[in-house]
Amino acid sequence: MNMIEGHMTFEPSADIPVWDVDPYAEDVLIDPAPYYAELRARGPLVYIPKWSVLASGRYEETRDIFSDHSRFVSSRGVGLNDFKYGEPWRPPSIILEVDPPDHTKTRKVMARALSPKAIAGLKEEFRRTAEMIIEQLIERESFEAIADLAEAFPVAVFPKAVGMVDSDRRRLVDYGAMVFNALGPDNKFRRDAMAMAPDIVPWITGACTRDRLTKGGLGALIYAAADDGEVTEAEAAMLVRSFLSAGVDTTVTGIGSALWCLASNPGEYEKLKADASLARPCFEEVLRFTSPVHTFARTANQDTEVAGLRVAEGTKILCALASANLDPQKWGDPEIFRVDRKPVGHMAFGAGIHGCVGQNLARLELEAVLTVLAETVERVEFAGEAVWRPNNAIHALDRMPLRFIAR
Ligand code: OVV
Repeated sequence: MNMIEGHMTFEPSADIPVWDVDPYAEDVLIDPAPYYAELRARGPLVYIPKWSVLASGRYEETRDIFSDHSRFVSSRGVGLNDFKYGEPWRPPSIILEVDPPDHTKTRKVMARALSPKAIAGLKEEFRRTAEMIIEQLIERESFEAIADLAEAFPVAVFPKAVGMVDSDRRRLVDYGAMVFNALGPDNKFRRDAMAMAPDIVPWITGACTRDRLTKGGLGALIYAAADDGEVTEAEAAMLVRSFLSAGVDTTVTGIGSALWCLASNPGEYEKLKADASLARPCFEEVLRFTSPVHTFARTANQDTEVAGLRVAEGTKILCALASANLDPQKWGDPEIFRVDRKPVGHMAFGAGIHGCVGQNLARLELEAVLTVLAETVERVEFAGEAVWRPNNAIHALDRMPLRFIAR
């Protein structure tokens, strides 16, 4: 058996187009739109020999693959490594990297802790924090929007919401970068991220235990499920780890990309200012337009077909969520950012049983930031060049100097 990046190589069916591209090349990760356009144009599935994977970039097929958890499983990993063969770099997530019935149990516990009811009480605190941070930024001639707002806000509110006793901004942000880079091949981005593991992993693990969490937080709700016998104590710690894996880098990226969209589209910012109730639809459009998580993989668990094309057992399929979100067949004019588009069915939170369980919390965070912005900032202007930060699964800004003109 020939392996590549921890999964089996395979010969694609003859009717699947072969494309000699590296989706994980630095230039593609920095500016992926041309790659997505060609991926969609070449067919519903393409074979990429460089990593011996299939890739899906059209809306319909990407959605179909993502919605079918029994043929396209998560338990073999949602990156290039097939957990059936190799040791994952960390103990697999017991919500992301599992299938039913194991998934059903942990999903229920997480969904309860992140339900609209469980998180409703956070709204005021999110709003106050957004006011405090944005008020200070307005005073400055310019600022570094990724560090000073996109990171500062989630790191101020999220660990506190979870109930973390010890919070460490750099480790929280870098852990997210590790988790998402780990989904790609053993390239520079993955290796650089993994070099941080000896420092970060023990810290993360230590931060997830019951005694490191306060009574009123989301983490305590997970441990309450352990008290009720729904999950074990060790499983509870793993689910708290999932909060920290999935809840920081994603929302940091969402805020950074929202600011980038609004600075790039002043007319759309005018609409948001005129009607702050557009904060939520605006965030959905930011998600569609920028797709913080650009790619998750699935593994075919049986010989099957997609769009009439043969897919063999063990095949890794890269699902380019960001490409589905830019498919003109679905969206008509996907290249236009419109705060009032209301892009129902976008794939930025995934789809199906693994659809983002924290999406309501993400929305609450972005609603706070975008509402306070609309109410207090007259104009959002670039004060320098925005620079993207290549990551094997996240499309995020690295730096973005901005200026807020007071309203
Ligand atoms: C959705 C997501 C992303 C990254 C990590 C996890 C989940 C996790 O459960 O660890």
